[in-house]
Order: sequence, then structure tokens, then C-alpha cells
Amino acid sequence: IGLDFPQHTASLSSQPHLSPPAADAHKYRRGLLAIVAGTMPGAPLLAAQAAMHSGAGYVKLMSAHSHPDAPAELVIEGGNLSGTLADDRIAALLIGPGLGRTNDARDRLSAALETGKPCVLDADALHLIDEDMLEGVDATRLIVTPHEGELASLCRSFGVTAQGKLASARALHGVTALTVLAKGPDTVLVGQGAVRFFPRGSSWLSVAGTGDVLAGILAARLAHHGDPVRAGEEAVWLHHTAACLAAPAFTAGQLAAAVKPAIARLL
Ligand code: NPW
Ligand code: AMP
Ligand code: MG
Repeated sequence: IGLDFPQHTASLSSQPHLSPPAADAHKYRRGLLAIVAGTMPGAPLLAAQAAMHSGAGYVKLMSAHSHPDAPAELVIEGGNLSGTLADDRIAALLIGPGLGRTNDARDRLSAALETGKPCVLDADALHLIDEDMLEGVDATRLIVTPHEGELASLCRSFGVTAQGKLASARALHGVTALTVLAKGPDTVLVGQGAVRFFPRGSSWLSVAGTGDVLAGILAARLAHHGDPVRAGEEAVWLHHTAACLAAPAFTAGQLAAAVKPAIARLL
């Protein structure tokens, strides 16, 4: 434990334990994850790849675009987003990676929130979300995954003036009821009844697309059991373990593939 560990305000996260699928599992019971894509195809594909290696039973990409590089296991659904999101079997959603910040992106985010399902909000979604969009939404089912710049943007949007990552995450959770996973060299997770601290992640993670991979892992775990805090802990450990296994230098795609052996370490 480093000297910077805020012992009086957060508890150090201990490695979670994952279980193999139940004997009566099938693809829907293991969790159907819908990833809502936008303008940039690479980021949601990285998230989908990570989710598929993280124990999701079924991953669908809600995208109007063609994705020639998509893996065969990924189901791509175009068409009307509200219509495709009406599937009762969808257990959780991920929106933000590659979403863009246009009016269309805002509409897609509103449609995702209107489902009332557990949802991971990352990347561009963190620049679009505001008090009006959360009106009438059960924010306890949502988890946001900001890096430093996105955390500052969220704090501006929700009138939070606290200084520092831990205080900002706590205040943001207090004001919104969102579960907050504030990323970086140290990661802080603040949700209902929980403040967790993950010191010193692998610095090899400082490369494009690793946040999209984290979002995919997190969304797969959320689709599995619906608990944002538990999913957050599992995701940070899986992401870090995958980074240690894939290090030294790796691409985000290689990191996503390393989630599979990381799962084995947490069983
Ligand atoms: P500065 O330097 O502080 O002035 P964004 P993004 C600031 C997609 N991606 N880490 C910093 O400004 C994402 O999913 C697609 C990083 C920076 O210039 C999004 O949809 C990929 N930035 C979209 O791109 C792989 C930090 O924020 C500014 C920071 C934009 O996401 C890459 C921009 O940050 C990417 O994931 C920090 N810790 N702290 C793909 N393969 O398709 C402050 N900043 O707008 O969040 O940009 O992360 O590239
Ligand atoms: P993003 O900025 O959304 O692409 O996310 C980057 C991911 O890499 C997050 O999970 C960060 O926690 C992690 N990360 C980035 N830089 C570092 C670093 N220097 N040390 C540890 N983890 C990092
Ligand atoms: Mg990101």
C-alpha cells in the first residue's frame, strides 16, 4: 500500500472471485449485452471484443454502419434503435465508445437511458449526459467510467466543485447516485455503500483504446449480474490482470484477447 492510499476514506480493493457458468446456463442467462455504437467503428468493436472474452453470453452491436472487420460471433443490428433496444432479454447496455457528440448521438444516449436497464456510460456519453437526461432515470443502475478529463466534464455538468479524484467521485455519486469509476494510474470506484481504491495500475495501459476495452469488460460483467459496484471491481481487476499478462507493449486489441487468461486467474 502506497503512502498515497487514502486509508480513512476508501478501502483497498481485494481481488474478486469469479465463478464458472452455472450448470443450467445458456447464452441469455449469462447476459445479453447491447453495445450502442455511433460514428467511430473501432472503439465499440474493441469493447465488443473485450466483452466477448469477459463472460458475456451474447454481445450485440447496435450500429447503422457496416463493420467489415467485426468478428463472426458479434451480432450487428441496424435499424431503429428504440425498436432494437426493446428486446426484454437485453440485460445491460454500453454506450459512449465511438459514439460521437452530435445530436444523433444525444438521441441514441436518450434511447439507451429510457430502457431503464443497467448501463455503462463511457467516453463521448460522459460529455453528453446532464441533469435533464437523468430526469426520471434510476441512476443507481448506471456506471460512468471517466478518465481525468471526462471526470472534470462530468463535474462541470452536475455542478460538482470538489477537488481531486476521490473527492470529485464521491461528490458526483452523492449528487447523481451514479456509480463512478474514475480511471487513471490510480482508480477510484464510488457506488452505493462502497468506496474502493485500486492503486498503481499497469502503466502499459496508457495507449489508445484501453478505456474502450475496460468499458467492454465492465458491461459484460454488468450484463452477468446487474450490480455496478461488483462489476466495477471485477472489471478493474480483469483489465489490470490482462495488462500484466499482455505486457510489455500491447495494442488494445491484444489487451482484449488477454482478458481470457485473466479470467482464469480470477476463477
Ligand atoms: P488535454 O490534453 O487535457 O487538453 P477525449 P478520447 C483531455 C474514441 N476512441 N486521458 C485531453 O485534453 C473514444 O471512444 C476511439 C485522455 C484530451 O485531448 C471516444 O469516442 C478509438 N485525455 C473518442 O475516441 C481509440 C485526457 O481530454 C481530451 C485525460 C474520443 O475519446 C481511442 C480528449 O479526450 C478512443 O478511445 C486522460 N487521462 N485527461 C478507436 N480505436 O476507434 C484529460 N484529457 O475527448 O475523451 O478523447 O479519449 O480520444
Ligand atoms: P481511456 O483514457 O478511456 O482510453 O482509458 C485508459 C485506461 O488505461 C484506463 O483504464 C486507465 O486507468 C488506464 N491507464 C491509462 N494510463 C495509465 C497509467 N499511466 N497507469 C495505469 N493505468 C493507466
Ligand atoms: Mg476512453
